[in-house]
Amino acid sequence: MAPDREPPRALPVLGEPPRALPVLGEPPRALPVLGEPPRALPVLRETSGVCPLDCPDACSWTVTVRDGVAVDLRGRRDHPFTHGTLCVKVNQYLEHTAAPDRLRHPLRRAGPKGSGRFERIGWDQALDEIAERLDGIRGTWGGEAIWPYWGTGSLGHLQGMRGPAGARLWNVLGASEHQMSICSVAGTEGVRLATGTKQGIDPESLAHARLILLWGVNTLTTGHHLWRFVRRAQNDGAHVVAIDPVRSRTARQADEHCAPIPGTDGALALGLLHVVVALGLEDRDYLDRHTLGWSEFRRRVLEFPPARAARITGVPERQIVELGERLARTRPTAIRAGMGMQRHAGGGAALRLLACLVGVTGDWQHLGGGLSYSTGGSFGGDLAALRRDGLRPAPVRSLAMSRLAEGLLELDDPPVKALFVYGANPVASTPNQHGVRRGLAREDLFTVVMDQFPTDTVDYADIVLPATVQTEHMDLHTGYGHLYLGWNEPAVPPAGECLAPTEIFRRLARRMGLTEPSLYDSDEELARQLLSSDDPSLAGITLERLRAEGWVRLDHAPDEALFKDGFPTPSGRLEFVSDAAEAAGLDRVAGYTPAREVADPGLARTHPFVLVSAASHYFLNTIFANRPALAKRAGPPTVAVHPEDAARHGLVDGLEARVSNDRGAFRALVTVTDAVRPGVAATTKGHWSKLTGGPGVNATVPERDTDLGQGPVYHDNRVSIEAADTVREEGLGRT
Ligand SMILES: Nc1nc2c(c(=O)[nH]1)N[C@H]1C(S)=C(S)[C@@H](COP(=O)(O)OP(=O)(O)OC[C@H]3O[C@@H](n4cnc5c(=O)[nH]c(N)nc54)[C@H](O)[C@@H]3O)O[C@H]1N2
Ligand SMILES: Nc1nc2c(c(=O)[nH]1)N[C@H]1C(S)=C(S)[C@@H](COP(=O)(O)OP(=O)(O)OC[C@H]3O[C@@H](n4cnc5c(=O)[nH]c(N)nc54)[C@H](O)[C@@H]3O)O[C@H]1N2
Ligand SMILES: [Mo]
Repeated sequence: MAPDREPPRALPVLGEPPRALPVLGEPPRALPVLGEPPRALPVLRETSGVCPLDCPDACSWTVTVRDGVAVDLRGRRDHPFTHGTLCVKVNQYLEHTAAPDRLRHPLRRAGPKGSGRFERIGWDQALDEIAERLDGIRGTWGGEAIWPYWGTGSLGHLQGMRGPAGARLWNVLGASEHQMSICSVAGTEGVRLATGTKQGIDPESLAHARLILLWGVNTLTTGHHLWRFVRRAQNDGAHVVAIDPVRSRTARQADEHCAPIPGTDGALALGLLHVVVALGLEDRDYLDRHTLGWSEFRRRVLEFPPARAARITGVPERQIVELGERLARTRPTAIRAGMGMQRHAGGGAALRLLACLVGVTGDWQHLGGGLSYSTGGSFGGDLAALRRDGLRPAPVRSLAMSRLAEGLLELDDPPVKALFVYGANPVASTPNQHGVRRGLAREDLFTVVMDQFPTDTVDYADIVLPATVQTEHMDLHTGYGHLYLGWNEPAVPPAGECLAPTEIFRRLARRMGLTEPSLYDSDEELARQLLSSDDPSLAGITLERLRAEGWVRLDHAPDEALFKDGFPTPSGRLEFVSDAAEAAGLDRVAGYTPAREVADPGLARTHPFVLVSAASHYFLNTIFANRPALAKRAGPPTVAVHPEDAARHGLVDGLEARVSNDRGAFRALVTVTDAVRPGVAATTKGHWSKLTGGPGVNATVPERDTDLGQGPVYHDNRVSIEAADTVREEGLGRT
C-alpha cells in the first residue's frame, strides 16, 4: 500500500487557472528582484528559458538582459522539479556563451583535414558551397550518400535533436536516416519489451517510496534535482541503495552501496527475486491479474539462487539475501535506473529485467513504486508532424550514430560522401576514436560541422557554420527526468553572425531551390504543429499558455500509479515472456545476458581491468571541456583503481599511466582508491583531445552494439594499465 502522505508541496494543481506568471516583456513576478536599478540606467528585462543540455532535468531559468546583453542567468524557483538551483556547469552558461573561443562566423578549411586551420567566409559563400556540393553528391550518388549526423548538444524540439532540426530538409533530399543510438536506446527497448512503452513512473513519485534502488545512475552528478525527492523519502524512513561498481558521489549519500561487477546487473536482479520467491512474498494477485508468463519467468528466477548470483556479480551473498528480504517486505519500492548500466552487450536485457522485477513485487500498482528510466514517452506531442518522413522520395537506409567509423570507412552502395554534423562532437564522444578520425580524414568526404565552439570534430570540417546558443534562439523542451514542458524565449540577439539551426536549414533549402513549403515554416509554426496533438498529455496546453507561464506540467495525474490497471503491451499485461523479444534475437523469457568483454576470461588475463567511463561532474558530455574554470576543476583525465589492483600492477597515486587495449590507448593520472571495486577502473567521458594533447577514452572503446537498438558499449571495455614513462607519442594535457 502506498503510505498516506502529503503530496509533494510544489506540485501544480492541474486545472487551476494559470499561475500569476508574466506575459513576456513584463518582468515575471516570481523571479528574483534585482536591487533597484540606478535611475539613469535602462530598465532590465527578464525572459524565461530552459537549459537545452542533455540532462534529465531540463531546468527552467530566467535571463536578465541589460542593453541587449545577458547579464544574469538563474534557475526559476517556481519550477516544481528543478526549483531554482542550476548545476556547477550551467552556472557558467553565460560565460560560456560569451567566451572568446565561441564560433562567430562561417569558416572554410584552409589546411589539411584535422588541422583546424580555417579562413573566414560569408554566409553566402558558405551556403553556396554547401548547396552545390550536396546537389552534386545527390546527382552522382543519390541522396543516401548524405549522412545528417546530429547529436545531443541541444535537446530542444525545434533547434535540437528531438525534432530534429533539419529533418524535413533531409527527408526532401532523401538523405540516409540518422539513428540517435548513442545514449539510451538499449534500455529504452528493453523496458518497452516488458511494459509496451518507454514511459516510466513520474520521478517525483519517488518521494512516496519506502525503498529506493538507484541502479547504475549517479544522480548527484547527472541530474541532481531528483535528489530532493529521494531525500524526502529518506526523511520519511525510506532506505536508499546505490547499485554501482563505483562508490559514486550518489553512492556516498545512499544508505547502502552494492557494487556489482559491471554488466552483471541482470544476475543481481534475478538473485534478489530468488530471495523474494523463496520467501513466498511475490504479489500473487498482481501476477495473476497483470502479468504474462509468470510460471516461465519464475523458473528463470529459480536458476539464480543468491550463491550463484554472488559468484557472477561479485556482490557478497549475504548482501544479496539481505537486500532481497528488504525488497520482499518493502512496499512501495522504486527503481531509478540510469543509462550507465545499459552500455554493455546485455544492457537491453538488464533493463527489461528491472521492469519485470517491480512486477513480481506488485510495485507498479503503488504510487511511489515501479521503474523510472526515462519520462521521454510521457510527452504526446506530434513529433511526426515536425519530421514529416512522408516527404522522402523513397524509403532510405538507416545509419546508427554509434557506428560512425564503420559508416565512413566501410559503407558502400552508396558510400557516405557528405556528412553534416550538428549538435555532436563525435571525435570525442563516439566509440572507435581512431576509426572516426580516419573516416573524417577522407579527402573525398565533404564535411559540414555546425557548432558553437571549435571542437575536435570541427577541426575536420570543410565548412564550419556558427550556431546560436540557448539564450539566442527559440525552443520548446521536455525533460527526460520530469513531466514539465518548458518554453525558451530568445533573450538576446545572436553573437557575431551566428544563426539558429532552424534558420540555417531554411536558408540552405532556399539556396538549393527547394519548393516544398513546409521547409520554410517559422519556429513558432513548428512549435504550434508539435503541440497540435490530441494526446491527453497535452490537454489544455497551448503555445500561448506555455509561452506566458514558461513551464507547464504535462497532464499526467500526480497521485496515481502508472500501471495499476494494465500495460500497453500486445497482451495488455506486463510481459515476462515476449514474442517481440524473440523476434529481436533475445530470449523469449526475460533473463540475464552477460556482458561481452567483462565476461571473457581470456581477455581478462591480458586486459585485467573493466573500464567504466561515466559522466564527469564538471562537463556535460564534451560540452564545457573548453571552459577554463570547469576544466581546472575537472583536472586532467584520471583513472581510478582499487588498492589491491594497484599493488598487483605497480600503480601508485599520481602516476601517469597508459590505459590501452588492441584498439587504442590514452593517458591518465592514476588515483588509488577503494571507491572502485577490484577489477574495475573508472575514468570519465568528455575531454577533448586537442586540449589534453592525446587520444581520449573512446580510443579504447569498441564499435560494437548492445543487444537491442544498436547502442554503444562504453563500459563493456577491457583495458590494461601501465606506467606511461616510455611511450611519448600520446600526450597528457594539463588544463
Ligand atoms: N555532470 C554531468 N551530467 C550529465 C552528463 C555529463 O556528462 N555530466 N551526461 C548526461 C547524459 S548524456 C546522460 S545519458 C546521463 C547519464 O547519467 P547516468 O544515467 O547517471 O549514467 P552514467 O553517468 O553513464 O553512469 C552512471 C553510473 O553507472 C555506473 N555503471 C557503469 N556500468 C555499470 C553497470 O554495469 N552496472 C551498474 N549498476 N552501474 C554501472 C557508473 O559507475 C556510474 O556511476 O547524464 C546526463 N547528465
Ligand atoms: N566513453 C564514453 N563516451 C560517451 C559516453 C560514456 O558514457 N562514455 N556517453 C555517451 C552519451 S550518454 C552521449 S549522449 C554522447 C553525446 O555525444 P554527442 O551527442 O556528440 O554530444 P557532445 O559531445 O556533447 O557534443 C555536442 C556538441 O553540440 C554543440 N551544441 C550545443 N548546442 C548546440 C546547438 O544548439 N546547435 C548546434 N549546432 N550545436 C550545439 C556543443 O557545442 C557540442 O560540441 O556521448 C557518449 N560518449
Ligand atoms: Mo546520453
